[in-house]
Amino acid sequence: MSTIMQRGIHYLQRLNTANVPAALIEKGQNRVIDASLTLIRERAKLKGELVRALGGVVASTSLLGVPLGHNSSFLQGPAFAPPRIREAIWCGSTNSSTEEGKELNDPRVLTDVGDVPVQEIRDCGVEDDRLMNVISESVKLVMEEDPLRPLVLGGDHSISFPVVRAVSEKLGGPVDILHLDAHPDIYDAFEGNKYSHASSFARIMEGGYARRLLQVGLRSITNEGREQGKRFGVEQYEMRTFSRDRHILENLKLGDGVKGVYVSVDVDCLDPAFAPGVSHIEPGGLSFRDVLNILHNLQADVVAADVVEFNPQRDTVDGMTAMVAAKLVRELTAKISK
Ligand SMILES: [Mn+2]
Repeated sequence: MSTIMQRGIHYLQRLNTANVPAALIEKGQNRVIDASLTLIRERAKLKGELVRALGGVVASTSLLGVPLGHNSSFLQGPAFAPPRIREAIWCGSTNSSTEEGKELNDPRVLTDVGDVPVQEIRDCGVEDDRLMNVISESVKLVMEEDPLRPLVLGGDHSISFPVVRAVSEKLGGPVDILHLDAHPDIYDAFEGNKYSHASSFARIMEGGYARRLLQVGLRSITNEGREQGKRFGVEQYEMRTFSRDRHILENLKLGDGVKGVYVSVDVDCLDPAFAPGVSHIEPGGLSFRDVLNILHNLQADVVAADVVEFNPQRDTVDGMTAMVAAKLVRELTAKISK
């Protein structure tokens, strides 16, 4: 693997600020952040106005891309995923109907507010504490525009922390989370990074943003992962017992007594035979139909969701995993919109 892929987006420059007043740099960074949030706010407002003018829906999915890959411990390709997923959603090889008959062409079902300009903001020297706040703010801007509900396109899994934080803060209480993944992503910190993609669910549980956390598809879990799971009361369903647990997982009812349900899908929950375009190839996973059965049968008011960890740099030349990620997005859209 090339060092560029390991070290990340190679065109980002470190700002050399040795002889420049910090206040000057910070002012400029704040202007860039304001401009970024303004574009998302205005796009969300326009899409919200459109959906409300058409009328007749209580929940409408809106895509928000978060092209962030630098909190990956291995490869950074997920930063390039959102445009590839969008391209595959509208690919001419399929139609605009979801399996259960929702029409994605209908803006009452699906709109798009674009990407958080993560790389542009990082290029201005903004560090992760502030970047994570920008992601949370962006999610809240979508949620401002009732009936829009955010479906976030990652990005590596570190983005689930600022997204869930925003959803919980905006709704005024914890949510239940259904988390499909080969990994529990619950290390206290990974390689010293508290924002690591392997630590997002530790941050979520510490913050009190989730009442129940169900992790499904696990098959790469260490002792620390199991201990952290116990510490936070996580319901961990491992692949080695999937045939026994299948009936429970295909008949889930979540969210009673909380503000709603959040669904986080790491594409590597799938067996690599179905989704080779991920950073962490982990055999022994779910089939695509297993995942759809779990999602289709889930009884829940899904308030927001994410699809993360698709790595286009690892995909087949014909973009098979892009289609897989896109279908996850399409079917989650059908779940959210009503
Ligand atoms: Mn994973």
